[in-house]
Amino acid sequence: MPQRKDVSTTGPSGRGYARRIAAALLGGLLLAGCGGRVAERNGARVQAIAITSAEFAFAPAQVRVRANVPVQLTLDNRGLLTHDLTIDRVGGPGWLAGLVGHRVHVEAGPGSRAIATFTPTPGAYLFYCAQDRHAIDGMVGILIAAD
Ligand SMILES: [Cu+2]
Repeated sequence: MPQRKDVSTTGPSGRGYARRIAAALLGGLLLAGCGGRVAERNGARVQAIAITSAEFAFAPAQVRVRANVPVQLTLDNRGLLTHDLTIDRVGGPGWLAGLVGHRVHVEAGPGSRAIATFTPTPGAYLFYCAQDRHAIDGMVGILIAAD
């Protein structure tokens, strides 16, 4: 199991955090597949995706989904700590995607799962774990919604 490092021992200014976000963004933009399957459920279209959390990463950290189709996101927490998946704003129109919209927040205790449902408009959305300093320790990812 990876050891959790204190930020003060890993250097100033969260450089690792910035690097991980950059890597997640780049990876997400290069990623072609790995999206949710669009399926019919009770007559409604929905795409189911599953993201695993543990100390201190999401897998996958890059997810691609179809825009304007409801996403049913399962957070499968295989860690020893409580983790969550948070997107600050999702669902805004056009230029405003990621600037307005509603917050997605799903939290799961150790060894449990939780489900969030939301409908993304086209855009790239940073997701992170809002627990303590988990995002700084690496729990960040990118969700790309495209037509
Ligand atoms: Cu966490």
